[in-house]
Amino acid sequence: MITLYKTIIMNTRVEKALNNQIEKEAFSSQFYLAMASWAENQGLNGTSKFLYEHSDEERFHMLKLVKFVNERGGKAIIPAIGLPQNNFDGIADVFQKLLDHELIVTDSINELVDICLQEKDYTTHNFIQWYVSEQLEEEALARTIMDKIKLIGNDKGGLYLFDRDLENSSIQVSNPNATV
Ligand code: OFO
Repeated sequence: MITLYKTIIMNTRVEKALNNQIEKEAFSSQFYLAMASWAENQGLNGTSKFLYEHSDEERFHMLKLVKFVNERGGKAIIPAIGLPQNNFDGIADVFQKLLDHELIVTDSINELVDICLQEKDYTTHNFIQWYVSEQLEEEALARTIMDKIKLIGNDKGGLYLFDRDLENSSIQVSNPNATV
């Protein structure tokens, strides 16, 4: 008798790269949580609200990968996460570090795209396009915020308005439940 179904087995190189990305997204969530907590302690309520939401979004990115790996016949590894930086020199330091971190994540996503193409894993390649667009948005958002912070300089009134803007969500992280 001929078996008409084929068991999906994930390419091991792609699986390893996806697990590496799971770790990066988990760390992003933890890092932004540390930033949120720092901002809350500084009385920057809008900034902390924004960062708590950003942390949640990164956790969603991690979960989306975990489910994809398991559904495609791989094994998602839930990583230990290193201690993130918990103290910052000010709001400019926070958002510069956030932007720098996003650039590292973008490099990692691009590498993942490369591996998918090398291994001819077009399903994962398609799946990962959602992350490619997400990184574009997140980098643009972090740059916009940094531009605003540079304009504010040492102006305390400007900082107050900036924080209030974030609290009223005039600047938002993207909807984590959106599909590709
Ligand atoms: Fe997961 O998007 Fe930022 O890091």
